[in-house]
Amino acid sequence: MINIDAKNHVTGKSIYLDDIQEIKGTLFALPFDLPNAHANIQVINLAEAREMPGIHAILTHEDIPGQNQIGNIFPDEPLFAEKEVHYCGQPAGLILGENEFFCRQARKKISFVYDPLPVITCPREAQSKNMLISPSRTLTLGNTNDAWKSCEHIIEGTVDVNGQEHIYLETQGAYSYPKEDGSIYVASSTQAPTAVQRAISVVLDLPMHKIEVDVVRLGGGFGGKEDQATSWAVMTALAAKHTGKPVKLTLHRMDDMRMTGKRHPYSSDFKIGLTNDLKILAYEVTHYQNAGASADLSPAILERTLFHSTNAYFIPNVVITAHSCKTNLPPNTAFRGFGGPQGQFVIESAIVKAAETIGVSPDEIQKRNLVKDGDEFPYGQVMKNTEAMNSWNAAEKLFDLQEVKQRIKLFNENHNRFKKGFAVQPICFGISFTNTMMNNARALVHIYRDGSVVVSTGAVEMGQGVNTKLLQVASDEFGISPARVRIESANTLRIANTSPTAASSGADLNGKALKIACTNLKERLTKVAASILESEEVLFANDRISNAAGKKEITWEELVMNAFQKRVSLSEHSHYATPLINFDKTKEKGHPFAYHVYGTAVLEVTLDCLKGTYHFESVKIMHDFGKSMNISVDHGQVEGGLVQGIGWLTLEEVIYDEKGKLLSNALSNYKIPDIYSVPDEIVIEHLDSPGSDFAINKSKAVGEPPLMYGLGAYFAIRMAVKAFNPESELAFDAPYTPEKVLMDLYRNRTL
Ligand code: MTE
Ligand code: LUZ
Ligand code: MOS
Repeated sequence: MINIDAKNHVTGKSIYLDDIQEIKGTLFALPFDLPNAHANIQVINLAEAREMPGIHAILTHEDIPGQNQIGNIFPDEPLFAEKEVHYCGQPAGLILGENEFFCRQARKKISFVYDPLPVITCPREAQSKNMLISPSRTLTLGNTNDAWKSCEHIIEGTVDVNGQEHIYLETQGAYSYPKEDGSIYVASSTQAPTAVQRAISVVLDLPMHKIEVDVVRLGGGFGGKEDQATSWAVMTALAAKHTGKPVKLTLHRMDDMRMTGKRHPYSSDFKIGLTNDLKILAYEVTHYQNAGASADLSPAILERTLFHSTNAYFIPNVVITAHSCKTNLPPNTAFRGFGGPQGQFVIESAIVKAAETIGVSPDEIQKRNLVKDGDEFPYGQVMKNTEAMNSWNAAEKLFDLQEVKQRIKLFNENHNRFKKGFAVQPICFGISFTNTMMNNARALVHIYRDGSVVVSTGAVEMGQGVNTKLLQVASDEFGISPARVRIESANTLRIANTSPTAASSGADLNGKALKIACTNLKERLTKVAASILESEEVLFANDRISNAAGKKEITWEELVMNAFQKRVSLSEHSHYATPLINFDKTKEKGHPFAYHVYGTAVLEVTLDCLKGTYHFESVKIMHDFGKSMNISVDHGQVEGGLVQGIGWLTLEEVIYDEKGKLLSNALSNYKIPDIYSVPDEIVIEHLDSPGSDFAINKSKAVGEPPLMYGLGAYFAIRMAVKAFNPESELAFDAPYTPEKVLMDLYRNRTL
């Protein structure tokens, strides 16, 4: 089944926030901010801006009826700055005008009097000054102190990995209007409708039942709208309440880039110990997470870094420590992988450095240490399958790793200007919110008397195809054609208390809830059908219901009408909570994940050693889809995740100056992958895998894991650099931009 949005997306008919028909009298909103990253505010001069043509009002924290607070995990983030600003781009207020142009003109007339304060952008400096977002955490397994003594090789190093801008095609935005009775309607481009509803209730001092948040779809979220869609929606709601008019806000791309947080940069120190036969006995790592100026989701992201710090490997003795460091950058936030990729990049770097020191190929160490059935992860969960090894072995065989290694060796011996590199990249990603409480969802299904079906869940469609999968769940369950089913928007009046669509679990959680609703409805319909068809057993298929003998049948419409006439309920609301999972933070042990997703990629790159530019010839992936319920949607996720991962580690460079000002502030100076930089060939193979009972229809979650195949891009390029300049001392400092590659190629060496 093709993605149900495909046709409307390519013909431009899909409705995004900015496409909503504006109601007469709509005002446009534009946030304003100070030019400094850290300062005490003395005065904000608004008088001149207020007199500008087309301006209706300018709101600040003084206009907030409830609390000036939008923090999610901790209440540490004001909607509008009051006495202090903590990062460049922190909103200080909102301009409301007849159109965006008037607002922009007015924004130029706002001036500030402020005292600058010291700016910290480096997480290690913040940690040394005890500026932490949350208490630091440590996971341990075994005993590293004892284990070092048995290691023949001990290697230490430092790893830096930079942030990443989300570049969702649709920038942040929201549209709110007042309803009767002081209640309010909010259309929001958010992954977390309930988080928006809750924040509005706090800021406007309204009960949650007066706030309706509706999400039709997003033009991409990638985690950037898990928490950071909230402030813009709250601003429009506040403005609608204040003016009594509909208010719309769509951030300009450059405002979006400047004002919103990104993937967290990390700086980490590692120490890894191996035996002569390449068994990793011990690993110690300390992560410094650059959280930015407030908590946002940083503590949760830190937790996933802790959990994924050994990636797909079993290491018997481990100490993992992580600090969430408070700096004067925009609060960094969720981004596909949610801290996992940063942890995984460090262990991969440690393995590569160990391999270079010992004089073996990194894949020999990787393969030797893959997690096996019965192995314990540092967070206490025991692995109950062999998928990590299976995916490696299948990739090695099908993609002929020996041939790749041989061919690249030969090429590098015979070429000087061009060098090739490869990397094998195994992945292991836990599925579930690490916060057990969040793993629940609900669904609401109505069957109308004409046989058409409407489904509501809390799942937000952001391009990942969750609506297509939900449609499949309902139509499969009822045995009716997909055309009879409609997936409605995520709306807080229909589905309450939702978790964000995130953690790759949107289809699993909402799909499972939906399946329960459909099963319950089907049970009632089966009774009706059984009496009409005079048979205990009835079969739902092809829009028909037949008896066991297959002799008598009725249509779906006839059955529905019959049930309606017999006063059988044709509506169902259901709840699902992932069983089994748990985590005890006081012990730092538990079973946080319903299951894991595995896979292995083989990446090949060619480096132009004159220019420092590189090109990926092929990426071949053996991926654990379980029993994929939609191969084309799932392949789209693997391709998109891979390319986004490669972009993060190669081209995309977020740059702040020492004053905390974003220099990479537009698509002209922040380079994302395009059609020319994607690999020439992407091969996606399905691992023979049983799937998981916790995955919807055994079709494993696929949203985030493939991003981590992109980690291999860094190491493939590094290998090619080493082939050209074996003497070069190379740091682990991602992204590996062509500029950095060029410097490494010619350090202590000429052409
Ligand atoms: N795919 C598209 N096209 N657009 C997106 O914004 N977000 C990713 C992933 N794939 C995203 C995407 C992220 S960060 C997550 S957590 C999952 O989709 C969320 O959707 P799911 O839980 O339904 O997989
Ligand atoms: N969000 C969250 C996430 O709140 N908890 C998680 O564990 C998570 N994991 C991935 C992406 N978003
Ligand atoms: Mo995805 S980072 O869980 O939104």
